[in-house]
Amino acid sequence: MESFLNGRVRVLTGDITRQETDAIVNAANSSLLGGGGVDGAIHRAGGARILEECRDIRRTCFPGGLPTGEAVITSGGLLPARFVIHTVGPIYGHHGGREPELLANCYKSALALASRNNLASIAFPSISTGAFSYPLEEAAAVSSQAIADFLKDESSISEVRLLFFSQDDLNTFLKNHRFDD
Ligand code: AR6
Repeated sequence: MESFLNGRVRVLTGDITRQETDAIVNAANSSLLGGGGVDGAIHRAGGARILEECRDIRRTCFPGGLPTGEAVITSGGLLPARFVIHTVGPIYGHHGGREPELLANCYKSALALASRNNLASIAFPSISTGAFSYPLEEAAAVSSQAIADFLKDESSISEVRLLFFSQDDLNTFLKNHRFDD
């Protein structure tokens, strides 16, 4: 397993739904009502409670849907993680060049929410690089920079795990990240 930033960031292959971190991040869509990929896997493994909480959040806070780059938190339901932080990544090519800023906002919003909830460990999937078509080479640079920027000014989060589904994806990330150490 590779690690960066004095061990605070760990990069590995695996299934996001199996992570025993305080929180895992869902690569959701603005409906917050489920989908395929990571989103489908999290709702399948986490059970109905997560969807019920998402429906409440939609009704009370985001009737028009969660905007791209923002994040909300629910319980982890039946998952080993205690919480799920749901964020909506940019769809590549649909945001007039603002995709890097929006993808960085996903990582920063999720980390900020973890910190506000006193969560020390969080696991991310590779947001937007599946159904939303963000090239992993570009996403690796953006996500690593956003995480490094956030952790520089924040000490309460001790572990950020970055989960890749395949070794190929992990290798691509390792070739393109911007962590200094
Ligand atoms: N654990 C870790 N990584 C996974 C898992 C898993 N269980 N399943 C897939 N991946 P995606 P997006 C990888 O499509 O691009 C959904 O329908 C996958 O190989 O899940 O942000 C939502 O509802 C890819 O590298 O997320 C939205 O509509 C990465 O996770 C839309 O897809 C992200 O793929 C979001 O698309």
